[in-house]
Amino acid sequence: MLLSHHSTLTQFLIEERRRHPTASGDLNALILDVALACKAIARTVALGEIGGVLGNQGDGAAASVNVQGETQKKLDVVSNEVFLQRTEWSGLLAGMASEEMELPYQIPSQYPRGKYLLVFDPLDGSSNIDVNVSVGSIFSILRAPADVVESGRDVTEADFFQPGAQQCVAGYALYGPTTMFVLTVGNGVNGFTLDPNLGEFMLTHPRIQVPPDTQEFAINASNARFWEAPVKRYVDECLAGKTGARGKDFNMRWIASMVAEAHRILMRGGVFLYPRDNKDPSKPGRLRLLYEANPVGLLMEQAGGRASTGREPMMDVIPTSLHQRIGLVFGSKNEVERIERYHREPAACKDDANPLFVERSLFRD
Ligand code: AFP
Repeated sequence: MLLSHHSTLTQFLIEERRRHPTASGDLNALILDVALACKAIARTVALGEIGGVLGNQGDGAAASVNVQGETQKKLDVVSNEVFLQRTEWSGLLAGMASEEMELPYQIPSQYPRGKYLLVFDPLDGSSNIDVNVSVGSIFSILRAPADVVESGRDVTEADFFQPGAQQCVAGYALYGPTTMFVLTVGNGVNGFTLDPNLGEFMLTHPRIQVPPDTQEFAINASNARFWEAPVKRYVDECLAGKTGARGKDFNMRWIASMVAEAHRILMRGGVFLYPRDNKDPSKPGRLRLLYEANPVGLLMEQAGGRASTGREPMMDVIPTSLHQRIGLVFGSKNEVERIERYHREPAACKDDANPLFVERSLFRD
């Protein structure tokens, strides 16, 4: 087929920008630089062992560990380098932060500095990379504080401590059977599929909406013994299916690659839970706020879904550290609101013998 009827990412961004006549085009240029980084990572991921990039980082001795205390894959490091290399020169950034770097990244002195901050997880789900399961890159663009832009000073961690609602742009690339780029610039969510022959992301999924209800939940059930009561209640009710309080059967998924889970939920609904649990008191959740929960959370909210800590809207959380972890629930709005309601309700009565107290919701909804 010679002519594609799909818009390119560039065309989409230019048409979006017409909604902001005073826009300089800087944000569009930055998004396209990020998209190029994702295309480069897609190509490297697709090569796999042929490219010699599988396995753990480190010279065969003890695998290196990132700031998270997690084993670093070669592709984690390669992907991080690609993000830096494809964006640092642009004059659009005041600084960057990444899952793979302990401290904020300062733009090298040979490049001009700009007004945006780029925050990213260069390769999420990388524990799956050696077994050829879909992985992704997640990114978020914030405005740098005015004094950073005016003075050109180095960025500090505190410059990134902005609530998710203040993100200008959020998105992910999914390296799956097809490579996709899913993006919000604050006016809904749009999905683009990479045409490898053109090397272009083509608009294939305009104005994505998350169905408000679902019968599919995603959680790592091996952590069940560490869950807090509201999460136990929610999952138990899903497992009880037709015979229980929900009156309908549920399906369960767990890919251990959040980008893949998020994409499935954007496409057909569902709910994802990696809640705060009692597994490791030093880690109030596994996922990181700035470059995982916030960008995915904004996408969900922009697509009519909801993102929460279980106790409060994710977009309201004020970060307190660069690599802060947080409990995360997102997906179909009515399902997330149910989970939040369970967190608000008083703790279950200890007297399980009395069915009246055990069944807190007297009405089957
Ligand atoms: P990795 O990047 O270390 O594979 O972690 C992936 C992730 O951050 C997220 O994408 C998954 O949903 C979650 O962790 C999987 O966690 P479990 O390995 O505990 O299932």
